[in-house]
Amino acid sequence: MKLYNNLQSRGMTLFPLLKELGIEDQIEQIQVAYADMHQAEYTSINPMGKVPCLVDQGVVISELAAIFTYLADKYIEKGLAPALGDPKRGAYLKWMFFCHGPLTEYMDMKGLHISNEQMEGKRSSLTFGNEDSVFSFLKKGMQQANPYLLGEKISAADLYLAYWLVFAISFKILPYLDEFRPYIQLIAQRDSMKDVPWFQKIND
Ligand SMILES: N[C@@H](CCC(=O)N[C@@H](CS)C(=O)NCC(=O)O)C(=O)O
Repeated sequence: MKLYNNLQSRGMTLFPLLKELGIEDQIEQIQVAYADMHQAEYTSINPMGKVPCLVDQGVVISELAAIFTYLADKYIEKGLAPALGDPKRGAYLKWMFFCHGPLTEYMDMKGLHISNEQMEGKRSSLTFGNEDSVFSFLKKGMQQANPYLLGEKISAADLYLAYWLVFAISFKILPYLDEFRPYIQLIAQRDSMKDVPWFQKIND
């Protein structure tokens, strides 16, 4: 497998997953400079001109959540994804899609300094609704986490959500709410997260 990435990109969200799966050595990493992402050499692989992008046996898998889901399923024996037909898989996919869709879109809006009033005017068509709905969803998920989103076993959805939240908190895109702390502190203890700088940054 080849992973096209950039060390300053959201592709880094995948690194704890690769570690948890124990497959770092099985992936050839190809760094793509931002200046080269829209050049034909790379857009012939991912026409979006974006990283990360995984290629497995000639099949191109772009979009972060798709790569997470694909790898956790490919190495399902590692226990990071519920099996097909397990109802927990529904909750697992819910969190994967929430991270990739509504949460990311909300973070993008905040990064652009779009006001809550502007968002409120478009509430019914924005994928995340409004700020309250994003935080209600997150808080409820964390209250119900026991200790992980799906119960006693960590899943790839935890790795994605925790990394994405901590990244956003460290850049002050999201507040570090008290309700997030026990969950984030739990994930921060994983060996796979030890090299992620954002966990340290939010405690500074
Ligand atoms: N929807 C994509 C977004 C990927 C994305 O926006 N990647 C950024 C880096 S964080 C990128 O490659 N930007 C280069 C560009 O757009 O020129 C995903 O989630 O994988």
